[in-house]
Amino acid sequence: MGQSLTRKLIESHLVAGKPVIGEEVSLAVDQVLLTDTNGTLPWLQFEAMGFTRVIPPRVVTYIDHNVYQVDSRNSDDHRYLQTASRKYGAVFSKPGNGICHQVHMETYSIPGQTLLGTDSHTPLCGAAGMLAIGAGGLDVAVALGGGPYSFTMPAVVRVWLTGQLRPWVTAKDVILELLRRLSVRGGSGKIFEYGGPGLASLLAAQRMTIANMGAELTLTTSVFPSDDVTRSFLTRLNRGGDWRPATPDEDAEYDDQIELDLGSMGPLIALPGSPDRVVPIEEVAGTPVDQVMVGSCTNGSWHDMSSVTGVLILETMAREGLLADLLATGALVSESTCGSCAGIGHVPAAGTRSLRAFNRNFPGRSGVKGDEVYLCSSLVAAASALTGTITDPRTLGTPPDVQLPPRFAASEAGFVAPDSGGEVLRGPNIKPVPLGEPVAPALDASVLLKLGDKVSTDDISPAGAAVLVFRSNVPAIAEHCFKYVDAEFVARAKAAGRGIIVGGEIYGQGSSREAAAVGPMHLGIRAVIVKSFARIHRANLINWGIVPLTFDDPAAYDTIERDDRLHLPDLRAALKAGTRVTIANQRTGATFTTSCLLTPRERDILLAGGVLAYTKGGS
Ligand code: MIC
Ligand code: SF4
Repeated sequence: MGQSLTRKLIESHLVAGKPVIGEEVSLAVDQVLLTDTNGTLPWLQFEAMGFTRVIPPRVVTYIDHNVYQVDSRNSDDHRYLQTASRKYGAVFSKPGNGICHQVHMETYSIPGQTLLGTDSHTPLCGAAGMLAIGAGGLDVAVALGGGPYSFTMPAVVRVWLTGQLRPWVTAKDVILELLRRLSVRGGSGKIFEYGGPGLASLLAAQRMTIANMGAELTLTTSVFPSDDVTRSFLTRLNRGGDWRPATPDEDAEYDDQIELDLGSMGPLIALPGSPDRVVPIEEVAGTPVDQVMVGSCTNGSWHDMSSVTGVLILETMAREGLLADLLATGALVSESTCGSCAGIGHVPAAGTRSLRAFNRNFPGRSGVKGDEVYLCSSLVAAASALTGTITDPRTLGTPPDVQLPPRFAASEAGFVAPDSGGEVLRGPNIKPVPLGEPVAPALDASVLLKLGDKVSTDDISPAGAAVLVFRSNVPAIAEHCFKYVDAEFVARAKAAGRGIIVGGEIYGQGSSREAAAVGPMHLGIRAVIVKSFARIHRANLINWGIVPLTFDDPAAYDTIERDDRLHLPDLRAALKAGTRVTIANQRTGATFTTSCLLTPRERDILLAGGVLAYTKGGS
């Protein structure tokens, strides 16, 4: 039986486990990327675990999300990240050098290798035939020290592309179409591997958009083969020597298949609130918008920017110098960072609509409660910027002809190479990492929050400049937990001392931020009971000693109210034995059961109170 590319990547890196759906596999990690927001904790954890040198051959720390230095706190974090990277063997990418995913793809991607990143959009490098996975900080800290990355073997789904994109239709529309069909839950427990005759027409930049935003489908990752398109991409960057083929066998078998005719699609747009509220552009054309933004790790490529410039200044496209042209249209060009995508800067005015060629529009993420953020392609964004209303770009006539330059300028000026010297500088914003508590024999606690479906990590621990500045200060960031969802939650949790959260489907979707686990842990949350979890968040809960339980019968969810007192008499013993966890609701007198399916590795970590407590010898 022939193998998929995904299976080849997994088997060639397998350290432990069997690649059978649902079983745990542990893979060797070739490359690691860390960011400024999610990188301080893993480096602190790496130190706390006693490591002194990174083991994976390529480790890069990027300062890309949180670069505003309005006071010294971000600068403190950056200085710590720079000095720790230098000392322990990681490359450091300076603020302004670009967003981690794109810079990593351009500079370090190597087909056939594995990449683990602290950011949920790490799968972007799957566009170059890598197995690139986003993970929580503790999993990344373990990988920095040479440990494998363990996860549950997903189903491998082939996405079979036929046809070619029509004028004005883009790779963003491909991933929006998949979100429209499958919803933000549709990729849970799956890897999408792209193939088919339509593939050859997709440039590397377009594959990057699709692989990147697969995160919004909750996929474990997305994989594209490494082919002539990949070779031409690397060659333009003077990295032709790093190219190697990575393809599935001709008779490869897959667990499932999805078909997509690229030629049948039109421009799409996601309505405010969730990336899967996707409709054809015609349905909302004419809606006034107050802000239009292009960029981010999803649509920040040269190809995107060139298309945008082409739309804004069709008649002067002949001129050289895209940036000058863009500025001449009145566009505001920000520094190349995540910025507004994570609510840092360019926050829309209250009650206004923002149209963004980005990837996430969870409520409040733009930095203001009640925001209305639409997601679309760069072309739809540019067309709408010309009119002030959502505009179907097909009404503009002939699309710009985007020609890639034969060579992209490559510079190493934005990177600092590691050496083994120097002092690690810890400014006052760097606080010690907390330790989780071992799971108690029994838990008796109140439901401090009852939430619905699709709770994102932006709901649990919001983005935005005011909050992100505390990513290396757990007590401070915990104060912001659920602040847009229930402003009283923190006070209630503090008063209760111990608590439980109840939620619906796909709890914890979105970012890989550990803050969404360690913040609630700090506030006394000891268990989360939901209908289903998003992969990275569930791992983060286990890594911090919070018990992730799922309802055996989802109907039990309806019987619970906020402030109900729940009693879990045999919690620890049930987790240890791998049996169901019975819960009694004091208010109703009813009992219901929940499950916590753990691998032996996860069970040991959870019972000890998380990875740090486990490595320090807890039980
Ligand atoms: C995001 O897009 O939500 C972020 C901000 O990049 C996060 C990382 C973080 O929360 O620091 C992610 O995607 O993991
Ligand atoms: Fe940065 Fe936005 Fe990409 Fe997250 S989704 S890495 S915040 S650009």
